[in-house]
Amino acid sequence: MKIGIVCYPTFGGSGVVATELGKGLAAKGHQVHFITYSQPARLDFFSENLYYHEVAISQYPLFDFPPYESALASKLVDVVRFEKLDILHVHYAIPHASAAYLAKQILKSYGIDIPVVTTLHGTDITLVGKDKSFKPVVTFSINQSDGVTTVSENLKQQTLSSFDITQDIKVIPNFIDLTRFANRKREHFKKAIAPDNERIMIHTSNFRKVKNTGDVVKIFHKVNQVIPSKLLMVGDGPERGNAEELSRQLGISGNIRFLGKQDAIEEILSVSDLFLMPSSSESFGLAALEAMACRVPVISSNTGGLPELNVNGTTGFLSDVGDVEDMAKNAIYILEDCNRIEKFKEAAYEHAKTFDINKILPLYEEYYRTTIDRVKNN
Ligand code: GMT
Repeated sequence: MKIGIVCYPTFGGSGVVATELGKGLAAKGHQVHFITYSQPARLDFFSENLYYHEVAISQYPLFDFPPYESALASKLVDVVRFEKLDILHVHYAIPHASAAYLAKQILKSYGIDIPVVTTLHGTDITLVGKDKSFKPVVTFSINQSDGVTTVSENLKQQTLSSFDITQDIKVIPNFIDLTRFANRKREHFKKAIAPDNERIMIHTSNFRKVKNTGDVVKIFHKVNQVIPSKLLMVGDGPERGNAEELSRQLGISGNIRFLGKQDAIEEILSVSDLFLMPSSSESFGLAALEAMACRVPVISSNTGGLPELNVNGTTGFLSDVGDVEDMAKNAIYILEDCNRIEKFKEAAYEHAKTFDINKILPLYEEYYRTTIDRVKNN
């Protein structure tokens, strides 16, 4: 198949999933064309089946807000026509689903009916998409897509309850390339972070408000009073300054390392004992799955799709959003006993295998095929 993928090219979860999906499909012999405003962060190697088309946006004095959606739609028309794509798969509804709808309508004037699949990832539904400045367009473009997927059952239900949806929605969960995350333990790194063999907790995110990074610091503060430990904060974003400030106020900044954005996340995860994800909203929690693939159990909130990933009492624990006390108690329970840590680590890894890319990729391929056939037979 010739597949066009539209996504945010940054480190956000939807961009990571889209890029890994494209790489996986290319490895299986499909021709994959990424159409975005810059090279996706994880598209960092050459493959004969991978193509990248940049959406260039002309600057003009009149444009306080350059019209990206129009530029994207025009690029989609161009790429679909000249590369003869079989299907477009857009990740994150805003503005990708509506740009794809516009491109689809334009392409009809060339006698092409391009099937469009939209994957909803999270805040495009739970936060931004619900806002009345976007809602009519999001609803319309979901309903006009030829196929719609969500990354968890919970996100599907939230989509159905928040929007007037007339489309069937298929759940295809996030996935993981276990070979990339297979034991990459770096003993020298562990020694540098925890010279006295302290327990290592870790949080990775883009430090937006929904990630509750303040709660990460508060949980660590409580655990650190009982168990000698260190906290690694990986990533960057608007809340990083506040999290750093809080760690100074609590007098624990010496035990917390803010590492910024890191490419080799698997190496850092592999030396960690516990992953903290106290988000107020999380449609799936890809970062937690990456941790589990590195044998790191998860302390998380019980919001959104997290209960579909983190099995309470087995791969980690779930608590109500904001219940720092309970999260710290659960973290201590896991960390205080070496045998118990090992049991949780093994269970986290075993459960991560359920989301192996080799199991999930065929679901997308099958979904593309049925969507293409349906559009053809209409
Ligand atoms: O929250 C992010 O890191 C970015 C956001 C996105 O859409 O780019 O992530 C969402 O999509 C990920 C991939 O499907 C999910 O694993 C995340 O849970 C989801 N984030 C939220 O729902 C807050």
